[in-house]
Amino acid sequence: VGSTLYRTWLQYNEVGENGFRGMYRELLGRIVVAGESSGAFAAALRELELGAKSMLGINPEFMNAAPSSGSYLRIGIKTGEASSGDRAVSAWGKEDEAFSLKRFSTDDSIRLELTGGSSSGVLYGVFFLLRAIALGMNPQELAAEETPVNRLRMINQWDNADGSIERGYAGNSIFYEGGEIVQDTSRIRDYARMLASVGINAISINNVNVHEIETRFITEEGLPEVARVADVFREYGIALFLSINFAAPLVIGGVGTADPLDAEVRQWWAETANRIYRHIPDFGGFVVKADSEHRPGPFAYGRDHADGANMLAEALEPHGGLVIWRCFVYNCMQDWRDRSTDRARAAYDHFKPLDGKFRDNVLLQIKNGPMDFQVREPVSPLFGAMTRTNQVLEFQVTQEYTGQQRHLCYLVPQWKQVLDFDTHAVTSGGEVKNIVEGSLFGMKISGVAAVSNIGNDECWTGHPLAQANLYGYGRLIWNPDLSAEEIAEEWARLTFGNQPVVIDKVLHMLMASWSIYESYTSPLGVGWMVVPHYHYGPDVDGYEYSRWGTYHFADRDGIGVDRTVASGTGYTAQYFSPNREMYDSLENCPDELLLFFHHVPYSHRLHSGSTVIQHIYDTHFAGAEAAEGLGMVWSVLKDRVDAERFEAVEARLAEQAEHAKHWRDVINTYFYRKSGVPDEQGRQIY
Ligand code: GCW
Repeated sequence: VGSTLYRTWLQYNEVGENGFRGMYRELLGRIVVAGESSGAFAAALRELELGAKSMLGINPEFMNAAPSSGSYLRIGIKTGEASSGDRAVSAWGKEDEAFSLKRFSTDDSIRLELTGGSSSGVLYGVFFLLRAIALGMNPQELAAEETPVNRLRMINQWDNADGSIERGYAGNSIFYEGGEIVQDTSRIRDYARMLASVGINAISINNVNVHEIETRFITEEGLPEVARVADVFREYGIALFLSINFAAPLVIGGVGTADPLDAEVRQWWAETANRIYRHIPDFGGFVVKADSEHRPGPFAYGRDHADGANMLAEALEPHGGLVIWRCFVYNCMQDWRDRSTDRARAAYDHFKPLDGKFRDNVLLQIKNGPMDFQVREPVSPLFGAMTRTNQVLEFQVTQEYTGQQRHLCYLVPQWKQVLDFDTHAVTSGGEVKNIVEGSLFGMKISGVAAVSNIGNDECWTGHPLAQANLYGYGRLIWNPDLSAEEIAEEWARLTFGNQPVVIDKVLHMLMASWSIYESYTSPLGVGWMVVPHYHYGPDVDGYEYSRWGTYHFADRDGIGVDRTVASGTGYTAQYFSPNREMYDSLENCPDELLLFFHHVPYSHRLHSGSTVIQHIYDTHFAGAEAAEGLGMVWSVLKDRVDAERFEAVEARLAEQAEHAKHWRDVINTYFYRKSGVPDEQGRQIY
């Protein structure tokens, strides 16, 4: 249902004969359901019915016992037991979410057996099967044995009760309107279905900046409303979390303090937890932004983050709930004249000393980089540094600093680099993906979370091609060993069909896009040259004399932040060897992060052979040209993609091409005027 824009990757287009239509019609014509289905199992059967009807034009016959002959699909849960509700949130067992697909073919029939570890496993298996059909896989070759790599696979909404979305670029919230949760939850259900189709199993539904109204979500009045949303997500095997206000006992509880060591405060949170679980028995837990960007936290009472997190964890523990405590803690009131404070150091400096002090149901949520979701950053040195604390890696699917869904920027390659980064915390196998997967350091629970990029736009994500980021996020954290190309190709086929030209062009555009965006906005890892607050468009000095700790230090001689041990902030020492030495050394530091770690003269020669200033000019000229090229590639697809989607993408690409020129000219002119060094090729600079 809905337009092609709305249906995202769940198009379920009619499958033709070369897509094995006949065989699939036979196979899905009869579906044997072993056991009684409820919860996510029921959602799985509805999905199969929809997929079969839409792709194959059949209404499957559901039956309890296997027919004696012919083809059929059998679906059941591993134990052979009927599903008794969904995964216990406290367990977060990967085996429950696993599924297998086994084929038993005879001469004249195919039998498929889909077995889930639980109803969630069944649901993931069904989405796998429907994807295989849409991708045109031969049913005679179908087989799968999949277990998600990460336990917690989460989405964070930054939606506010007034219907706005912090850093949202695709319209308003699908969850709230005018201070209330929407009455009609059908779009939320469609979203739950999309998320489940890529393996997401947890969601927090309100902004980590918790305002007045959302603070009250955990009251007797608020909870029935929240419970309505939890009901929707439960159907799709997704646990619901809330972001909470650390000062809630003070603000709404009448307690007079929010001191985590105060007995009354602890009592209040314990009662609050009891109340929540009366309304939502499988409630996931809390997400907490504390002592960060003016949000309240334990520091006000002279307590530390372990005191704060453990207090909440104790309240949730009897119910199996989790506390996801964010590490985005830094001084946002820094004096730009102060050269000793380095924001990049903050998360490590705050949290590393607390390793081992957190309760078992606390997870620390760490942004992928030490700053804030820039186009290019090194990996946060906290990964690997804490061996006795549960961890969640945080990505940003919403494109705050990466073009705000007006520019094309496929982020899976960036996330892959993060997951594949070797921290060298152990002799071998210290990649970030192994750390957040949990077993390397024996974490009780761990995983990945990301800020969503959706809103109530017809296409969900503002830019239709930005749907690839949401799809890719889910697929990648289900299995971090998938490549960015594989994921992009899957998405392109599911979204636009299997025409080779279309796949080829879309794949090319996606794979080139991050590097194109980087080339005209963010040379050599410098970052932050954006319009303050909005973070869209160039403003080279916008953050240079501000309190946010985000500087590039460009002067007439050079540019970059000295974070070395000998002469800089010493940030490089937060990494394990040999990363520490690599970043610390001017010779060995990779070009793309040079200005993140070093302050160098414009004449400094890169590994690439060009000077820093010439690199800035070259990449900006090339980047703007490449951005224009994206529109040219897309134009080939006119009449091969439906008009609605074609035009929506075309318009975005035209805006990107124009805006990339603006970026090029502002950045090049700024650095030409600062340095006085002309472009070797004598191109136009203003
Ligand atoms: O990236 C910054 C954003 C803020 C955001 C904050 C955070 C929700 O600019 O809008 O607040 O990060 O992650 O808490």
